[in-house]
Amino acid sequence: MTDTKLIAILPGDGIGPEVTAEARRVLEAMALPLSFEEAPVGGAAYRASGHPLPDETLALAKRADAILFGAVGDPAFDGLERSLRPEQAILGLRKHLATFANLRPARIFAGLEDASTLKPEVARAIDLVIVRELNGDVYFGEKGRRTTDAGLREGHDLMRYDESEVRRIAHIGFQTAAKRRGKLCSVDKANVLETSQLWRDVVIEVAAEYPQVELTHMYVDNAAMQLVRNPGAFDTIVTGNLFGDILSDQASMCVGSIGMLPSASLDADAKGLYEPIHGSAPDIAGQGKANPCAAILSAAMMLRHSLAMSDPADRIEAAVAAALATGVRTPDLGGTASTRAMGDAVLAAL
Ligand code: GGG
Repeated sequence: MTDTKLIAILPGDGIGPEVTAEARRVLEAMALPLSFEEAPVGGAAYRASGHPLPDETLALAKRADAILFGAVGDPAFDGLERSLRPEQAILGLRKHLATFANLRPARIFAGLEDASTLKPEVARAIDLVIVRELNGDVYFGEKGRRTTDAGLREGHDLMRYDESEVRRIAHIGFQTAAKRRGKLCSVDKANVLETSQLWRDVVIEVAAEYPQVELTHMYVDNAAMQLVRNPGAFDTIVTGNLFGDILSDQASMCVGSIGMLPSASLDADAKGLYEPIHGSAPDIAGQGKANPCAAILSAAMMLRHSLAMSDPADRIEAAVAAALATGVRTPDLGGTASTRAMGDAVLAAL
């Protein structure tokens, strides 16, 4: 008997519910041994229960075999104490679940060259993965406010990594590159930051275990430039939490839209949280304008990485490609199709 895998669906805020609904429809249409439970997270959870990551939501996330996450963020809570803001839900989940390895693949689907910010021949060459460290860096270092001796308000966020944190993500970077074209580019700012010098030292140590992978190093400012100058030169990028967040948003415009980039956040046992890299986009929430492709592609990553269902994952990715090949486009890609129409096109192509 096949055991049924439990998927926790955490739609969140803004366009999160719209895009996760399409991803769920695609999963349900495949008649896989999956069951689904939904729970509120982010601003939606704060409104309902006074906390962005309620105990029941965290318990479901821990109990589930995998998590499909939408997006969090709501300008209504901008002034709220930081620990209660919607974004704390995703940071809390990543920390509680120890999902330290964030895989963010960026490739251009045929026909989307015209939506890219790059020349078509440059855009066509993009096929890369950003391996972003997710549990450390300036996101999780000590934070604070104080008043200086001169009476000025000061804020600080400590950027820190220890060598074990760098080593484990470096292994993921090398393993990812080894399964692809065998090229790993480690991105840091070692000419200025001590954390980055440690990062570079440790990545070089780990490289000894992967002689088949060609390792290069790049400063983050140069990497940002090369991503728009010659993105086809990148295969796998391994980098810290902040740099990875910024570079992957940049990469998304090279492949047409931030609505196209999925992600997997994995723990040491490949249990994972899967989410589009985009945020809650409150400006278009509830209007049926959001592109659900990143959420649908995140569902495919979930099947592949956490549930050992590679064939269905391939089918979903092929269906997204086939749907786009018919010319259906949401507004972010220059079209007029609704979120639901894009989901329908993927379902029709399955
Ligand atoms: N689906 C991505 C999302 O909800 N992003 C909102 C956010 O605050 N993310 C923080 C981060 O990715 O570092």
